[in-house]
Amino acid sequence: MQHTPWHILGAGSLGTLWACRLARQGLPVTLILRDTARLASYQAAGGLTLVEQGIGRHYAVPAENFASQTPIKRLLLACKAYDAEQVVKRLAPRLAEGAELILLQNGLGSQEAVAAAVPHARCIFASSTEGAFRSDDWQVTFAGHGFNWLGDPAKPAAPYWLNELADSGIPHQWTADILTRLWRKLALNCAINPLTVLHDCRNGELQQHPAQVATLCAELAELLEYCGQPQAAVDLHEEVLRVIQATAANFSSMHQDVARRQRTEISYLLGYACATAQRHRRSLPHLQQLHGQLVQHLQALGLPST
Ligand code: NAD
Ligand code: KPL
Repeated sequence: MQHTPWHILGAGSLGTLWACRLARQGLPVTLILRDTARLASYQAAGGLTLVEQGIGRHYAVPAENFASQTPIKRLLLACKAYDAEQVVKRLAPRLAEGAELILLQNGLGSQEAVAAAVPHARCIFASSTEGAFRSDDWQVTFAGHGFNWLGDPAKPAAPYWLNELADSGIPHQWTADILTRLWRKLALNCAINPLTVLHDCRNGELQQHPAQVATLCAELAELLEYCGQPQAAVDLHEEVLRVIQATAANFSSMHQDVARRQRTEISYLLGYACATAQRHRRSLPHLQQLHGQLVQHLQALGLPST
């Protein structure tokens, strides 16, 4: 049987994790790299390396850059939320009739922007709790087993190719409630990540700031209720406390970005929450204050605050 080729934009942590698992199943995968220099560097490395349980395996996944004209039928968009819209606009002329995009971005906002940029394509939203990090150039370490929820708010029918994910060992489930999943994760990230940056601490140290966490959870739950996501609000505070405890020794992803002096996804997390509150003309004073403090903190460090 002929398989539809997978194109993967972004050979970073999640892009590499997906590319290696699909490729080792014998599925046709092509990476789209930023430019000629990155393509040359990749070709010199001879492929991707995925480290699992301390063992690195090499996958010679083919790659191209934006100069390629090959039509794209299925695209896994594995870049950061702030890069998604621009990248998709560049690739739009290559998207075949009926093309499908799988959007792996955390938070909310980038998915709508991408969908608006390519109205002729099907945009499948994903929410991932898998964990991976770049341990070297073209090398990624699979750090935390998790799960991927996929769904399409515009069309509830599951795509026919989900079995390719199952065969490749990519844990996933199709869900009609993908927006609820994304809102829930956004709320968890808003309750934890900015505080870890401002207190410069591991997740577990937030146990020393119970009132601050509780106030944020109450405002986030209120936001979820009035923006049509009451399910995402159920027991939010309890889950935040559970996650803080379960990940006590970890630094949040936003803390890691700041520690590496990298741009954060603030606009797609806390920024998106505050913008939604404003759109609904609601006041969420503690969330708004937290957003202001985080913006100031990032600016003081010379990092982008959007
Ligand atoms: P990453 O920074 O490791 O990888 C992104 C890749 O996209 C990079 O290789 C970058 O070079 C590439 N890219 C950006 N613009 C490009 C362009 N114009 N052309 C070609 N390549 C381009 O990011 P990541 O950690 O894989 O995260 C991707 C998304 O998944 C984020 O929204 C993140 O929050 C989310 N996420 C990540 C993890 C994780 O464990 N890493 C877990 C859950 C969710
Ligand atoms: O997803 C997370 C992150 O660090 O981005 C958790 C661990 C849930 C903390 O918000």
